[in-house]
This record gives sequence, C-alpha cells and structure tokens, in this order.
Amino acid sequence: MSGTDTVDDVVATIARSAIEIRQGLVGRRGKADVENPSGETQAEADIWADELLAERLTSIDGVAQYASEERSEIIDCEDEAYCVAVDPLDGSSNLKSNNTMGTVFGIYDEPLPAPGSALVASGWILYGPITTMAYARDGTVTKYELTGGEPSVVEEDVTLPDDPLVYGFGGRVPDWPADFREFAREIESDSSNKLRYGGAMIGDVNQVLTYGGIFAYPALEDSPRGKLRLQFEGNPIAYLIEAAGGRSSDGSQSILEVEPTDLHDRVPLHVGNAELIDRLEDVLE
Ligand code: FBP
Repeated sequence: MSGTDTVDDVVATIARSAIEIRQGLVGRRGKADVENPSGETQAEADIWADELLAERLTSIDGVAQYASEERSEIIDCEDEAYCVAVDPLDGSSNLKSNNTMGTVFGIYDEPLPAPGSALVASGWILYGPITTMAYARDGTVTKYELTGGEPSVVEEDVTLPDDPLVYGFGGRVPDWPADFREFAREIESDSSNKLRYGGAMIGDVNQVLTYGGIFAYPALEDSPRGKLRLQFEGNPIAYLIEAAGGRSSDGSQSILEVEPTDLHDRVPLHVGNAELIDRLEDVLE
C-alpha cells in the first residue's frame, strides 16, 4: 500500500488521512449551519474532512476528478485517468452521540457521474473502537487495521459468511412500501437473524461483511429513490460486497448497473448474502 500506481496512491492517501480525520473530530462535533447538495445540514467535521481529502487527492498524479457528497460541483484536475468519489464522513449525525462513522470511497475510470461498472476499486474506513479499512480491487476484498503507519493486513480474500446472522433496515417503518415491509417481517420472524442498526451505513454494512446478513436503505413511500447516494455510497458499497461474494440490488438489478443521471442521484440500496437479495427481489417484483 506504499503507492505503485494512481489507485494505490489514492488508497494510501485516504488510509493515512483517516487517522488525521479521526483525531480532527475532536472540537468539530457541531453543526456548520450549511446544507450539503442533498439538503442535509452539514457538521463542521463534514466540511473539514471534505476539504482535507479534496486537497490531498487532487494533487495525486493521475487523478482526473474529485467529487464528494459534501460539495455540489466536481473538481476537475489536469490529469486524465481516475475519478475519485468520496463520502468524507458517512453517518456524521453520529458525531453528537459519539457512535460509529465511516469514510467511503470509489475510484472510477470514467468521468463522474459514472455507473458502478466503471469502478476499479472501492472501500471504506470504519471509525470504531479501532480504525479499520475494507478495500476491494480486482475482485478481492482485504481488511486492514490503520494506526498511522503502513496499514496492516488483518484478513485477505474476505468473503461474506455463508450463514447470514444480522440485518439492518433504514428509514421509518411506516414509510416503507408494503412489499418491503413484508420482506422485513419475513427476515425478523426468522429466529436465526439479529437486528443491527446504528445509523451509519458503514457500521451496519461492516456488520454484514463480518457476520453475513443484509443491510438495506429501501425506497420510501415519499422518496422512491431512498436516501443513500449512488456515486458516493451505493456504488462503492455494492462493488465491495459483490467482490466479497454477496449481491447488491436497487430492487430489481445490481446497483452497479444503475445508470446515473446526476452526480447526487440517490438509490434504494440493498446489499448482503446473495440468497437474501434474491428473496428480496422476488418479494419486490
Ligand atoms: P450522511 O452520510 O449524510 O450522514 O447520511 C447517510 C446515512 O447517515 C447513512 O450512513 C445511514 O445509513 C443513514 O443515513 C441513516 O439514516 P436514518 O437517520 O434515516 O436512519
């Protein structure tokens, strides 16, 4: 991870910056009184982490574009190769209560907005009791622990466990469409499944990667595209979960097949063990 090509340089830079981002959260837990392009009030830390990553990633040779959930416009660079999309702080509303958060990144080889099929690598940092990174490239997933020095590998060829254990579904239950509610009831009524929902997608998806299961932020009655953003959250998560042997779906197809129309498009997101996503698609048909 010391940097042999642009993709390695991007990932090494994000991994190094994550340690600083974690430390820099202290003193930046307040609201910034500004809205992001999706209309959500930003935390001071959202803006700070975005600026830090923008400055570092746009100065890497071979980075053509930087885009973030926290800014409306893409930053274009002079180089032409890879386009980096990040959610600098996923789940930043958890800052107030001091619960889990993450940083999500996707590295595309097409100009943004791009479909997930244009991803060459993706990953997430999890700010939990320790800082870890899950990283997918070339169809394999590796988990690292980050301490500030060289990332140390804790697990290679990570795959979802065969027997699913956990589930977490976002959005208010009364806002779920009837078919999703039916699917959720089916999952809940299986006594081998346990609820895990922490309000930061990365924390919840990381539980699925670790224990097997399903995470969804589905379409809602008054928001048919759900809440999560395709470029910054949906695609990177789907790419990694699929590389780990799982499936992703927007309800009818892999999230990686969804054609974007706008940088800040949302997508109904369902990821997890293939058999659960198959069942979900049957119910949502
Ligand atoms: P932010 O990145 O803006 O915090 O939003 C994304 C997110 O926080 C996800 O991480 C999480 O799954 C979801 O929103 C939680 O939403 P809700 O508060 O509706 O449960």
